[in-house]
Parts: sequence; structure tokens; C-alpha cells
Amino acid sequence: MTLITRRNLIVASAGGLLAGCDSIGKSATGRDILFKAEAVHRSLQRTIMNRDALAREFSPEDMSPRFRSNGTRNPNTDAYRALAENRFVDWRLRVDGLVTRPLSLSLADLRAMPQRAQITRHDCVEGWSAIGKWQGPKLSAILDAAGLRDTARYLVFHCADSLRGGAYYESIDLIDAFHPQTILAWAMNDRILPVSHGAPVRLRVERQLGYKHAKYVMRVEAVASLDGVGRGKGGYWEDVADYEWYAGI
Ligand SMILES: Nc1nc2c(c(=O)[nH]1)N[C@H]1C(S)=C(S)[C@@H](COP(=O)(O)O)O[C@H]1N2
Ligand SMILES: [Mo]
Repeated sequence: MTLITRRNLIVASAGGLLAGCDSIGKSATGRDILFKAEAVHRSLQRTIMNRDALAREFSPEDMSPRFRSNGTRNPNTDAYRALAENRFVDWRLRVDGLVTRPLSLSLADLRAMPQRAQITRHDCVEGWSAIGKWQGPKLSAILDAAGLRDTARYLVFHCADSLRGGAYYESIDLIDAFHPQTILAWAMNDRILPVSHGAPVRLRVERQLGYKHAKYVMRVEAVASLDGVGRGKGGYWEDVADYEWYAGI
């Protein structure tokens, strides 16, 4: 099956612009042009796209027999190891920042909330995709319980792992935060979420590329601006490798 996505189209058209330049992707200029085309595409997309539309959902037969894990496969810190050894009964999700009722939620609390399950396709920017089933409470229900203050504009997901450049984190705006398919998943393919895929809880933000789907979420922070977080670009990969903050698909 050939999938023609808006992303492929823009990359293809940027490539077409450069037909004859065989160093595209290798030279700094080729890469810069692709990144600029991508940035223009993203901001246009954020403006004109129906941000409330649902991502496609699939049936159980479509589920990929193998779903690879990517990036961190185990945070491997003493604190995380202790939590994992005890099957995360001592783990708490902090929900704080610009909220009226800061929360500290256990895995049991998250499982007791109304659940949403969805079979969706995960698209990694590195060029692979996989279809899997995810289950957990909607982020919107958690935010409603915490009570967002009027000044809140973004949700920041602080993770348990670090890569070379520092702590992994991601952020989304309120449109994606309240999107009905945005969930904090504790189950994958009808099983407890494995460590390699982000146990105990990972974000699913189905209208965006894979790097936005923060694994090992420890804290959800509501903020007015992304300036003070990390290096200010809204996510680990945005900070270290200029990935687009809005990665809509
Ligand atoms: N905390 C954390 N979240 C992360 C990453 C990571 O390294 N650390 N990698 C991201 C990337 S690039 C992708 S494609 C997906 C991979 O999810 P998977 O391991 O369940 O396939 O997780 C994303 N979320
Ligand atoms: Mo990715």
C-alpha cells in the first residue's frame, strides 16, 4: 500500500524543486531547504487543518504483528528501576502548574477513570509506521479534574528518561490536549504497557508524529509559555535537532 500523506507530498515537492541537485540531504543547503519547506508546511497546516478531526482508526486484523520500540527502551535510572520492580504501585502522576487542583494520580486512579481504546497508526519521522491498540483515560478528563487556569496554553509532559542532550519532554497545545483521541495509555495491544513502550504511562496524541508521544510520563505541567521549559522549543527533539514543534499528520 502506498500512503500519500501531506508530509510525503511536501518532502517530495521540496525534493522536486531541487531536482538535479544530487547532494540533497547531504549538503547543509539541501537539508536547510527541506527543513524550511517542512516549517512552512507545518504552520500552514496548523492554520488550515481541521484540528478536531479524528485520526483514522483500524480494526484488530490490521494490528502490526511487531511494533518496534524507538528512542529510550528503558530509562534505567535507580528511581525508575525501583518503581518498575514494584510494578509501578508507588508511581504517581503529578498534574500541576497552572491548575486550580494539583493532582497526584496512581495507576489505579487512571484505570478507574472512563477509558478510551483505539487502534491507530504510529508514524515515526525516521520513516517507519506500525498499527497498535492503545487504552487509557482521556487527557481531557484529567485536565478537567485538575481545573486548568485561564492562563494555561500548553501541556508539558515530563518523562523519566534522558538522552544525550538531557531529559526527554514534549508539549502540546490545548486543541490537542482536549482532542478525544488524546489519551494517557497504560495498555498496549490489550496488555499492560511494556517498559520498552513507555511504562507505566505514555501519551498518545494521534494527529502527530511519533516523537510527540511521550513515554514514561511522570508529570503533566500546564504552562502559559514554553520559554522556560528545556531549551524553549517545546520538546527534546525540537531543542536538540530542530524538529518541528507541531508535527501534524
Ligand atoms: N520519553 C520518551 N518518549 C519518547 C521517545 C523517547 O526516546 N523517550 N521516543 C519517541 C519516538 S521518536 C517515537 S517514534 C516513539 C516510539 O514509541 P515506541 O517505542 O512505543 O515505538 O516514542 C517517542 N516518545
Ligand atoms: Mo520517532
